[in-house]
Amino acid sequence: MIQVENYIGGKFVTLSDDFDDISPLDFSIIAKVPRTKNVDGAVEAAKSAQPDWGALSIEQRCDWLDKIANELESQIEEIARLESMDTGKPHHVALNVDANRSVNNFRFFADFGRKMESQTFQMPDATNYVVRKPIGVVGLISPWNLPLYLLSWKIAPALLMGNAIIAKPSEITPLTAHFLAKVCSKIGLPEGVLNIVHGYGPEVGQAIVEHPEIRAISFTGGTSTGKIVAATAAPMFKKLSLELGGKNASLVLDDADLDLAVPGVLRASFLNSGQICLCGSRVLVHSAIYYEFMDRYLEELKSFEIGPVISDEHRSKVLSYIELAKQEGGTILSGGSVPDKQGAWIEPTVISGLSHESRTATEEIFGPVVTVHKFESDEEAIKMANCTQYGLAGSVWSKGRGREVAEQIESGMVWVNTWLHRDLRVPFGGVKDSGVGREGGMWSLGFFSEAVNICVMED
Ligand code: TXE
Repeated sequence: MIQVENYIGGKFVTLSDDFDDISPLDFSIIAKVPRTKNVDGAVEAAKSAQPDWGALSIEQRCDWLDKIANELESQIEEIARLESMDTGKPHHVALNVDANRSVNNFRFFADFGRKMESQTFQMPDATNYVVRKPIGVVGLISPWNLPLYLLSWKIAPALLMGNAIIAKPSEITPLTAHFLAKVCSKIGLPEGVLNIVHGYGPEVGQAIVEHPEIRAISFTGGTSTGKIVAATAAPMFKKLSLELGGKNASLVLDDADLDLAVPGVLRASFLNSGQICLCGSRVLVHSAIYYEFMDRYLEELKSFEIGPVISDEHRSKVLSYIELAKQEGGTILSGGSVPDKQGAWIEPTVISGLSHESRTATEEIFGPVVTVHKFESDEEAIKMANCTQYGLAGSVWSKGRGREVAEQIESGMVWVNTWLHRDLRVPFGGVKDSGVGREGGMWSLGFFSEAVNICVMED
């Protein structure tokens, strides 16, 4: 049994009030997690650490990010083991997606920080110098689907820009954030620069968002929680970055290379049991290739390995959508049932015959469930892709018209003939109800700093 502790001011702290962390693989209790309700102590620790941290040079902070990356990398198997135990995902996904990319987040921002160029704007008689100052104390709130990856995606740039952090991982998946705290303690990261508190969202998460001395909130999670976070933070004029849900479409045009499209769309459908905000949960296929595509897609699905979903409660939500699909007239082409074993397992499920405007095809399910739809023209496919309230990501599969179609999709990110091919320098974020703001590369550094202009008149 692992005892998860809060990490505040460089010290590990347990609370008498705690709750269980349950494995989705078999519903066994794997850890005890402190039920924090108040972040005053963490904010005090962050406030006293921030001035010295912010006074370091960018190069010195980049060196710290590299030290974190090196230590994490030396224990990469342990990260994968913990992540796999906490989320139920297969070991190769936990290693290659979660653990590797978490290390890369620290390393990427270290390299990016070293290459950051100063910005100046020359006038005929004066020079403007843009100075990027730390915000101060920032709050980072992350979800359970890619626990350390999404948390480190926020921690690395926030540290780089000289802020002190109050971070809260999802209460369902606290293990790798706790592991990161141990790593930071081991390498001697200055105390109070990174504080990690555990607990329920409406308690400690809300306390972070409400705290007047936390001046920026970067949140990744569900759209309905995002609304609460925005409603709380906006009247306090906090900087806010919201990365919310998605209902992304994969468009397979009539000229698609099916050798690429079939495995690509399948991976977009079911990687991490469909629990990635970028997953393509709506598969739109041109009628001319529909049957060939579907035959191959369903055949390859038979050997696609997935883990359980995150919890019994989440499985109930996903199953309720499979029921809804049946009521809405859908045909289950594959899956639809719960395998006969312990844990939050659901068969990967493919549903056809639904209107693209049905609830099943427009609401976020966030599980191993996709709907497939036939279209006759690029215009129709684009219209179908754009018919939801979400606008996070998407993919287009075509030999010749991919980019042209991609530009007409109302989403923050669209891949052509690939999916989840990530360059960390590019803007990451959604339009419509999928969020506000962008992170990634320069966008992250912009979010985690205050850009101040100094205009110097020349003699
Ligand atoms: O996420 P929550 P949940 C979607 C997905 C899923 C749904 C709900 O559709 O089914 O959201 O999942 C913290 N103030 N995504 O309920 O609650 C919470 O503790 C501050 C999409 O698990 O949004 C956790 O750390 N924080 C998504 C984080 O918010 C609060 C990934 C996210 O949890 C809070 C996960 C509050 N009032 C779910 N309430 C994506 N975009 O990747 C909760 N939290």
